[in-house]
Amino acid sequence: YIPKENAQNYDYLIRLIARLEKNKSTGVVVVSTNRVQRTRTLSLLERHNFVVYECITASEAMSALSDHKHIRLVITDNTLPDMSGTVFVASLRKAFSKEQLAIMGIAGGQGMLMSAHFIKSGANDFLRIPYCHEEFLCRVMQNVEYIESVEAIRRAANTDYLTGLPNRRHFFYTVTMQHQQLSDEHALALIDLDFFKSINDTHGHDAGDAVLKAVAALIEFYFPDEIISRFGGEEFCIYLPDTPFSEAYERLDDFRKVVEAEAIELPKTTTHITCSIGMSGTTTQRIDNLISDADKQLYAAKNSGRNKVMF
Ligand code: GH3
Ligand code: MG
Ligand code: MG
Ligand code: MG
Repeated sequence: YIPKENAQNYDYLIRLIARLEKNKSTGVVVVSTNRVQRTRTLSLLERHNFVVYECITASEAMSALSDHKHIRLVITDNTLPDMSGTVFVASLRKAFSKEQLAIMGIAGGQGMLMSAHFIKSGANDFLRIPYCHEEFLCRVMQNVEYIESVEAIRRAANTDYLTGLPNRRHFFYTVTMQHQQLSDEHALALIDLDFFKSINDTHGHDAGDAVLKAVAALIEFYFPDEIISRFGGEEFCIYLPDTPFSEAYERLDDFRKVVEAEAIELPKTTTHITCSIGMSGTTTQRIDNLISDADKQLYAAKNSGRNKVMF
């Protein structure tokens, strides 16, 4: 289905076609008491492959949002059975920021201030009924694309470009969020590759990069439920929530052995590496103290022969 008008706008058409594929995993909630209006909006969205959620009340919309994480847009009418559209928008905004979820108000009638009411309550956009299909669709697209671009920026800001691991910034954010409800049983590990500089010196910087990626992949595989990160250079940090210290030690020492045994493929040869690990956990609940304690132990591991876990 491609409206005739789009044939003249080639760039828009390309964007539209790319969207049709992405829309299959994009949820849109439509909240309205007006059945005719609702059905019309839903069928337009469905024709463009969106996954749609039909709601009559604000509370139905709220539960759709908590059940389905792929919802990027809510389109709401102004008069709902349980609250007004603008009150609904304001309450949605307490749970989702403007960058997480787009909201579009729709309303008919003569009230000229309705669009201002919606936008002041936190809506990203407003459309007056009756609307034309084309305006409706390009506004929907614009709003969904806005949310997606913020998501992409956020992802990039939290990811280490070389290894794809969460970066230091993301590590601190997640640990701090989780730290509010931590048990006493937890551990933190700082992992530093041994004589890594000699890999660069012997095989070149690209080989060094390949080793970092290989170690990162091992960390991802062996610590799927932990908070992991590339902390900087050739250092990685792992936070193990709800793990008794002795269990954490065993897992880290096993990991150390895995790294030691791994044959890392380079373009022209195969190489091996070892790592030293400093651990902390039992003495403190504060993340900065956990890190500085682990750092001291890492230093001790380096000074007592490397390729070991110390706590
Ligand atoms: P030690 O056993 O004491 O930790 O020795 P080391 O050689 O691992 O430590 P050092 O701190 O002397 O060297 C770390 C090296 O890591 C220096 C730096 O050039 C290299 N490095 C840091 N980030 C990257 C990267 O992204 N790619 C590559 N290829 N090398 C990196
Ligand atoms: Mg280092
Ligand atoms: Mg060093
Ligand atoms: Mg090192």
